[in-house]
Amino acid sequence: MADVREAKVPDIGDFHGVPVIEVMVKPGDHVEKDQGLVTLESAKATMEVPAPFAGTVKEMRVKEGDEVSEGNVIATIEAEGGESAKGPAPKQAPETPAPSNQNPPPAQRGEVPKAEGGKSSQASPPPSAARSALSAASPASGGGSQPVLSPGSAASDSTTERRAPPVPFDADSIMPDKVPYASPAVRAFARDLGVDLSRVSGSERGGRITREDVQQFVKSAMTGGALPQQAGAGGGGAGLNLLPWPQIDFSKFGETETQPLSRIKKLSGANLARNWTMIPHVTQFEDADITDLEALRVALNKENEKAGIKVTLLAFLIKACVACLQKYPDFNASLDASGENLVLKKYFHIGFAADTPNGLVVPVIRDCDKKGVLDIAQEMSALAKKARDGKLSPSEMSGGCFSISSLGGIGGTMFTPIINAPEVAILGVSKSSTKPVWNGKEFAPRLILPLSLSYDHRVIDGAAAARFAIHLAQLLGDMRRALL
Ligand code: CAO
Repeated sequence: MADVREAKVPDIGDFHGVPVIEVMVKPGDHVEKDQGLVTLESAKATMEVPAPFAGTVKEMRVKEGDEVSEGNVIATIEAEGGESAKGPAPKQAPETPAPSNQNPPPAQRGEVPKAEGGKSSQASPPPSAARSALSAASPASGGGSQPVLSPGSAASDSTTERRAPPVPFDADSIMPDKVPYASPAVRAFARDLGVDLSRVSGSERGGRITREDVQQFVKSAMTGGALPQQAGAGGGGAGLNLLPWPQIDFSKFGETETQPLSRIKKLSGANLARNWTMIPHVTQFEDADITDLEALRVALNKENEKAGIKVTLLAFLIKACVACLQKYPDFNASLDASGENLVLKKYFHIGFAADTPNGLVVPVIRDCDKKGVLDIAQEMSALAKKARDGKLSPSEMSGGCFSISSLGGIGGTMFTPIINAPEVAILGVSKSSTKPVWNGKEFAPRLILPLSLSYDHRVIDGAAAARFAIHLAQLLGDMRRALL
């Protein structure tokens, strides 16, 4: 008998009612496992919903323009025989999975996503467009077929591989804030005209930019009218009046090869450029004497060798930073959208920059004030692995209060990290080295760690930044102080 199963929207973080902007397959198409079925576009980024197994598409349950949420059925697929179609015993789910506005996902409540889902049983109806499209096309869900992509699946259990989208990413999670919200056709239209979409205000619901908005923008620019401004913590960012980017045919000077930037690089690049341009950065440097801390770390690693736990310096840095954020709460804050108020956070979620083959991502460890160094080390190692494998869920990259970028494992003496807006500070960590330090009587060899604290000077004064950096260095010099 034909084994027809449903392909559903996996865990896409905090998003609900996300428009389908592209349907990539049709009934009768053969799909490979992880092949994109549809593209969704949130206000921040696009993401593909992958086929959870190989097979033949029987029915598409959504069309372009529909809005979907986690758990909604995208398509039914007749599974090919073999391992990928089988998998472990799946959980029972409602036939028309629905999002819930009353029951926001864990990330929205500031919780760590749970390994096993089950939200669908409490779900409320989906947004109207999605609902009508889905229910109208919803026969008895594939003859007893079972969900393969179950909701709430930001999991670390054995089914993670099966459920995670191939490269889940989101600009909000990498560097939170907006990237322009427009369809691929409008993006192409804007590209043809050389229009930077981040400067165009969208007139449709949710700020979606239409072709007419782009035309209006061009008209306004051509007639010398004021460029549309977006409201925001730092103003719109428009009107910088910069020189145009140099257009150079490099092949005139020698051989060249053009390589497209990865999606993550494009997204993080847009955010980095905005953050660097709009935030008045200052970087405070400080040295920490970590001679004793390193001895403790080495001893701990020996003790925990059998348990397979490796304590890295970064785990201690996170703990020390939390103590500093508690002492200096302005660093654990964000400017609100008006740019006139500071939102102080009472939670301590710390992001760490992770270098991956596809580019920079910033996984977030939640509630670091409530976790010990060993727990943080283990969680960090699991998140760093997921990051390298391209399997982080959006919720695992959102909600950060403060970020740490460590290049200590690579080298270099100092650098000036770019603040991860809307955070107000970031710590850069370079490679420690043994240096002669004067102890009042003689030069003694000490292990010195260079710290670079970049801060938003609109929010933080230079004196406060120097105090923060000095306190951090003192804590790293003697972690017992973190208990005080
Ligand atoms: N000084 C000296 N040695 C250091 C160090 C430091 N500050 N930090 C780490 N090391 C050592 C570690 O102890 C480890 O050595 P052993 O294997 O002998 O114990 C080695 O360097 C490798 O460490 P690591 O980099 O694997 O581990 P980590 O916990 O320090 O970092 C992670 C984990 C995910 C942050 C890291 O792998 C990474 O991706 N770093 C790059 C971050 C980045 O790109 N930042 C720039 C962002 S802005 O573009």
